[in-house]
Amino acid sequence: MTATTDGSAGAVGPRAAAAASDTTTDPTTDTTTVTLTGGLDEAAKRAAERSVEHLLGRQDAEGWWKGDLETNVTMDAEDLLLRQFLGILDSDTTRAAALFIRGEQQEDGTWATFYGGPGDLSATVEAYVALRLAGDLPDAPHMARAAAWIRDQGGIAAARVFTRIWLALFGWWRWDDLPELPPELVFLPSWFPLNLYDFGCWARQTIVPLTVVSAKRPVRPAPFPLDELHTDPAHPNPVKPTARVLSWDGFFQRVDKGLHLYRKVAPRRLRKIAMDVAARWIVERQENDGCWGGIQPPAVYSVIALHLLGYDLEHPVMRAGLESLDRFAVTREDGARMIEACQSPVWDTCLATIALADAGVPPDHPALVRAADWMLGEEVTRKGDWAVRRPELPPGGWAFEFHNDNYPDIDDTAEVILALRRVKHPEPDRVEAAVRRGARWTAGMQSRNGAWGAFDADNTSAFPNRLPFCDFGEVIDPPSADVTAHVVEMLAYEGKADHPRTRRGVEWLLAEQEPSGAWFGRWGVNYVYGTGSVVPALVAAGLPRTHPAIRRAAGWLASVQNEDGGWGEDLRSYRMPQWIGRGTSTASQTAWALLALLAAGERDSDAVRRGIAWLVERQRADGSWDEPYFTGTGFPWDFSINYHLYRQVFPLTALGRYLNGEPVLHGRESTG
Ligand code: R04
Repeated sequence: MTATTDGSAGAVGPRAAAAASDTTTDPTTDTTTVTLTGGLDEAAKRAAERSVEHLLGRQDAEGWWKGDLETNVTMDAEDLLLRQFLGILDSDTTRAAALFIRGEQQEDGTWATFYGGPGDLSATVEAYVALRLAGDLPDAPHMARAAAWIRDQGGIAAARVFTRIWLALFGWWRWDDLPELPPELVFLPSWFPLNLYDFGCWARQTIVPLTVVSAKRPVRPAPFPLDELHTDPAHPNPVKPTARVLSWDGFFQRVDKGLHLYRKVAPRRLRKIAMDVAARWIVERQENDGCWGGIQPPAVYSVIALHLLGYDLEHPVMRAGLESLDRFAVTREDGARMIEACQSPVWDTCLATIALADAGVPPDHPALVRAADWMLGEEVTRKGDWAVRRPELPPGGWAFEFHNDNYPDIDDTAEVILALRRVKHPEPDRVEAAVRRGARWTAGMQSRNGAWGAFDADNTSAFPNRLPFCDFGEVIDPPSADVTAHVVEMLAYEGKADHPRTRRGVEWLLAEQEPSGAWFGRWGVNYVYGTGSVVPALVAAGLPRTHPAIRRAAGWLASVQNEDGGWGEDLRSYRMPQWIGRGTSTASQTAWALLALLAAGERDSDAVRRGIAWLVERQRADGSWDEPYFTGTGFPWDFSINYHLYRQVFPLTALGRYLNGEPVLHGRESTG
């Protein structure tokens, strides 16, 4: 069931963590434990060595690492629908995508958006339509099961707006029964509520092309009917009650009604100018590789919008755009084609560099120098959309992907700097200059509240979330504890622990701690990720290990450790409190918990030894770990990510710090 393109499949084997059960006795009095500790350290050392070999073997000749970025079948379904819409769907692509989609279907006929998760209505509708495109018939058992479940959940009418837009493109849903997204939005100045720059950059890049699509309301001939996906095909869109006038929902519902009326009277010249502005906005943001933002959804919608505005498929912008979409496809050994939402080379490379350095790989090792070289070449040296909120700030930093110069992000910039500082590069001045620019940019991107978001400063407006259009995922980019922690850690290692900006970040983090002692994880699952990010940062910033915040965090982690010695936290923790800190143990989450406990000075604790034993026990002969569970977060609950390299890099960092202690910095004089 698990789809992995790197050949790993299935759940972690049920091997017992034998060593773990022996380590529960008091280490100060029990000699068998002391013997075992020696044994454990030896085993940890061998595990780290095997892991180093594995990681080194996976580096690209250019210096980068990249694991598959696995999300869910809406990516694959939308890729087929886009090709159908443009008239370029070929049978090989369809067959290979259908093979992947079929393999992801669950026993109950549904598709989930993360491993082991519940069926998701929108994903199931989109997967069903994609398989119909591939020729699967409604009365085939797997299709009938899916359709029955969809109807039971309220049918197409209950699916998210994005799904219904895809269906409207083929007349399977009425455009009039979708929220309006007027292209005149592009005229709003950056101080006006709901202007483009109030949206998170990913939502902004999606919305601009969709304003064009929603103004044009294109309908292509449907290749088959979809009546079986409605609860009542005669009345596909049951009238929903309108919310109270004096509620925000009621207010925006009425605004939407008004916009539907406005559509009929909108001055045609104004609309035309708005769409021209939108087209220019989109074309200006196309990256060198033809993509938009390095992420698949904006690229897909941008191609559709430009096509509707008269760009034919041979236009250079369109050709480059379509070629970039092809590059999101990974083909597995069995011929199945999986679409990545995004590619993670910069993120994977900085994390792998840190892991190898933590494991004791020498700072001048050719693999680390190659990695540093490649990262230096990836620096973003021009301004992007972030400059709307920070016009005076000089550029410098890193994006997550191969090509995304418009949207460098704060998380990648912090981690790349931490990684570069671990390498002895032959051109130290070049490193120094890039790091200085990146650190200055990062510091300048601090939000007013003292913390850091991922892509923008002060992206905290409450309005975007209220729009009926925005019923999926996050649409703003407010500061988070995990990103803020990475920045604080970086600034501390840059010798700026006492800088007022760092201090404000630390204060914000301390105020953000939950009563449980944990921190929320915005970009990783979940409190284990948040806590695993924040504790090392606070310690790096000079908080004593005896500080109550550190003690409470360590106590929380120990309290949620699994019987088997590992840690796991289910994605359902984003919705259901009973899952907070709970779930099947995974390699990356076990490593995050260990990073926090090690930073908190718990190296010789029972909890740490059992966690290390878990990692050692679960490692495969080739030095890798398996991880079917998704531990990355795109949008809490709505969009989850299985970063296939997380299971390799974080365990190695944990083993390395267990064996060698906290990071030692090279490449500059001292911590100053
Ligand atoms: C892990 C931290 C690094 N950084 C976050 C980067 C995450 C990269 O992965 C994705 C980012 C995405 N954004 N938006 C989407 C998305 C997908 C990713 C996205 C998804 C669905 C739709 C629109 C956008 F895989 Br619809 C930012 C902090």
